[in-house]
Amino acid sequence: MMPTKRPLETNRCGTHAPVWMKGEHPTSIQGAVRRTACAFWEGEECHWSWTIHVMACPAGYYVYKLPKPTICHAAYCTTVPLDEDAEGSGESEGSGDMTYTRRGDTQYKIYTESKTYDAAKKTCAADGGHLAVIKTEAVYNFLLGMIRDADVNKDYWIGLNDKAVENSWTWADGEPLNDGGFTKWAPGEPNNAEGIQDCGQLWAAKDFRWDDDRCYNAKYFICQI
Ligand SMILES: [Ca+2]
Ligand SMILES: [Ca+2]
Repeated sequence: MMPTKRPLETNRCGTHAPVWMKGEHPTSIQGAVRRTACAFWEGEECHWSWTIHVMACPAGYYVYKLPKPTICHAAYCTTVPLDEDAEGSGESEGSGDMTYTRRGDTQYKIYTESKTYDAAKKTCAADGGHLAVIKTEAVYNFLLGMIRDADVNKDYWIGLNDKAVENSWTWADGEPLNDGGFTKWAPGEPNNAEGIQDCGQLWAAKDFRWDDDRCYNAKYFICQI
């Protein structure tokens, strides 16, 4: 976030004349609002000034429209490093004991409470997302890392099922499981055992390789937003 008070001194924020925002941050209802950007220099907290725009977004984020400062030796300040800001905002989302963890543009959360596939799906939807889709080895390995921090003795529902058409697997984002794409089925899976296995899990007993299981079983699960 941009600070709404001038820095204590000049020569801060990696520049000579640090730029701060005069006025409070808006609420999301206010939409995009105009504010004054002030460059602090020579004892004047607003030695140079110009107009910027700021808007509040859900989950504690702000979007700024910032023109390039009109003078040299001026740069915009933030109150915390950007990475910390993003993580801090992520922590306010969701309701379980774990939090969402960011990877690129996507955030993942492990729910350490057992639910049926459909109940898990609803919990993810309530967070504004869906059960996790795993289309690359990199995402798979990232989620395995999260599982190691959570509980390696549990199975986890993921967003993969063949409920609509037997053996036609679909990801929770609506895309079909690509025949030539990434898969991580355990040996002999999916086997649709007893003709009633339609939901995808990361199977603890098989090093979290994929398996189809009965959707009414209650398992831990992974959401993404
Ligand atoms: Ca099946
Ligand atoms: Ca199976």
